[in-house]
Amino acid sequence: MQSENRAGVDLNANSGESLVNVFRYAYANSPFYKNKFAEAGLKLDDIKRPEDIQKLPFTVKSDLRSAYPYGMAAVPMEKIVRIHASSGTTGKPIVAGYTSHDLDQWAKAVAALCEMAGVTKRDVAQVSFGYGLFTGGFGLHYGLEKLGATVVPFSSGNTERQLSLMKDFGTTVLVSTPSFAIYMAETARDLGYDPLSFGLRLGLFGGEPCSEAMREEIEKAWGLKATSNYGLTEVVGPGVSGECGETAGLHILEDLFFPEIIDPLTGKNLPDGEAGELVLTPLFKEGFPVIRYRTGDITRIIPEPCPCGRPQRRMDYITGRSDDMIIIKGVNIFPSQIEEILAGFVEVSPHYLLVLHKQKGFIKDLEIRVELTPEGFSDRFKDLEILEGRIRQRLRSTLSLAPRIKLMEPKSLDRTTGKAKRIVESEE
Ligand code: DLL
Repeated sequence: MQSENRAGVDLNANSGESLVNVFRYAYANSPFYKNKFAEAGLKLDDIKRPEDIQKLPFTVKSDLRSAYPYGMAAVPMEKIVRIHASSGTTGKPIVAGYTSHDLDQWAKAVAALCEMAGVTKRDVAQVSFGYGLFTGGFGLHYGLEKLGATVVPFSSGNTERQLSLMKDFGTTVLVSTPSFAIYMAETARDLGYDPLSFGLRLGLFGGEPCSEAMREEIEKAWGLKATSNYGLTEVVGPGVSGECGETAGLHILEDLFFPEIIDPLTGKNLPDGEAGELVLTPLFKEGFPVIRYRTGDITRIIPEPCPCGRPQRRMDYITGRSDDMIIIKGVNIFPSQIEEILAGFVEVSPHYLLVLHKQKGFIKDLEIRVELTPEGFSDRFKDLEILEGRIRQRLRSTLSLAPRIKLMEPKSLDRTTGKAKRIVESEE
């Protein structure tokens, strides 16, 4: 059975066959992969059936870093029409190059996800992701345009002007990181507006995790339905997976991306339902193909079908990045576990910062800076001491963790117009 959604993406393509073709394409055209496959002792005939994919080596971030800037190209540079790059805080950025075919497929993918989230041609969508090397702005822009929505390419920053144009232009869909959506609501209130009066109906949020507490806060503040979409520069940008109206996990566009979940320690494939590291192979890329890319993102494939009836399987929300795992005094934790515990306190806002105090490269101590809500804040020292004790007790009993807790006044932690920074290191 073949089915196409309105954005023109074939939702039932045979990804197994495509995988073999991706391998053959990379073998024939990418010097990087030819070399990598030769090192792994693989010949063209070794990969014939979809199951054979498990023989292929993984591609990891350091591969892409060492190929900087154009070493991943599988076409002459004259066929590359766009470059994006990840912001990466350390080392060289990861570069992605796109042919016009790649850009077209990318726009179709994003259009399909936007449609799935509920965007229509009648919507006015304000893109508040940065336009630039980051894939968020351009990625959402062309997808929304392909779908036929009216796109307002605002880019990130300039919050007050964003709000004023949002009102004037009758924006109905906000496209940003969840952190920025929260910050915009705060700024609107500071300026004397009720965010509910803006008339937003839908949020397309992505680029970073959005906890249930954050989602609730955004939905309540703006009166919109918040949806999440996922992607990464290395495999294309946004466009890999996104939520439908059920908001119960993110449907993966399986005709365009082959997902696997592996045990991050052994590299073995895990069955649906089990959590591990997401590995992705985009099936359409001409320019800079990547095969079995280890995303570092921890999730699982949800085995049950979605009540919406769509055939694409869903991935669960990202619970952490394998490289974000904090090992402190023998305890392994992800920031999202701390976030979940903090969210259980009504006095606490969704803004927090983990400060890793290091000595000779090792984490000696963890400090959690927790910002309070105006209602949760008190100028009585005793009240704050009691709250601090309750938070510490909950962290100890749930995560066996006894960090320093620093309660912060409302609005004292830095806000962001892009992705929130949750971890900082301090070397003592
Ligand atoms: O953030 C692409 C993107 C832009 C996706 C806009 C969605 C919307 P990078 O800057 O390369 O690309 O960062 C990719 O961000 O590996 C995840 O760790 C995280 N991430 C992206 N989307 C989500 C999400 C873009 N919906 C990295 N939930 C990924 C959780 C996300 N984490």
